[in-house]
Amino acid sequence: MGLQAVEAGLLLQFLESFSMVDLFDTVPGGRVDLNGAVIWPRQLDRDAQLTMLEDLRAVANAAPFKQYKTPGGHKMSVRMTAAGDVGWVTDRAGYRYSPRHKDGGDWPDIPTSILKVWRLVSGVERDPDSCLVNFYGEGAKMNLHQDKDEADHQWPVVSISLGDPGLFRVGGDARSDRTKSRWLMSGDVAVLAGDARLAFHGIDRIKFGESDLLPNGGRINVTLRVAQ
Ligand code: MD3
Ligand code: FE
Repeated sequence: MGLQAVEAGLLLQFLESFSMVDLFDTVPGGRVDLNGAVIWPRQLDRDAQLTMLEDLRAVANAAPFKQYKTPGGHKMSVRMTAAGDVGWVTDRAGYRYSPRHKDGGDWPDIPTSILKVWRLVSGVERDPDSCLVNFYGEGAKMNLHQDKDEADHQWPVVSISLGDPGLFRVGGDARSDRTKSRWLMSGDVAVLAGDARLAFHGIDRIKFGESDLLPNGGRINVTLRVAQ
């Protein structure tokens, strides 16, 4: 798995500490800063992405993707499953982390291929206890929201994108704060920590069918968290 840009990024952080390169969001081969959300473009090569996809198929076989209804009764366009000690579910009672999926079983373990990414980029010693998996089919999107269901917001969130590009939008900790957007591409890794951890964010749309990673198109986003 290629994570060479992490090293390039460390050099970049060093240069930034002398304010030499803070004029641009993007530096070739380096990280992108989007309102504090740190994106590492194309961190996973094709093989690493395919391995992860195989591992995610096993997760989805054990705990099938579900299209949840919000407490307000709206069906979400994104389909979701999870791995780890707890996964995210919704029902009439609301949103919550649950130790069991909707078919009653424990969630499968977080695949090693995915844990590896957390260990390389999260900057923390503790492993995540939750791995949420979102599938975006044609027309799916995720409205601007904050991730606040975790017990301690000091822990980072690490996100991995696979398949079709998704237009990511991130603002500040107030819904009305100015937002920045960027296409998240297959193999991109994002780290949400510090001030960005409680930033409003969402996916406006995807470019369905642009990537050939998923045989039938679509986008998968994996987020790793310390939820409890
Ligand atoms: C910024 N997922 O699962 S990933 C989510 O692509 C979620 O499926 C989106 O928002 C997706 O909650 C966006 C990037 C991301 C993930 C978590 C964040 C950005 C974040 C948490 C705080 C701030
Ligand atoms: Fe989120």
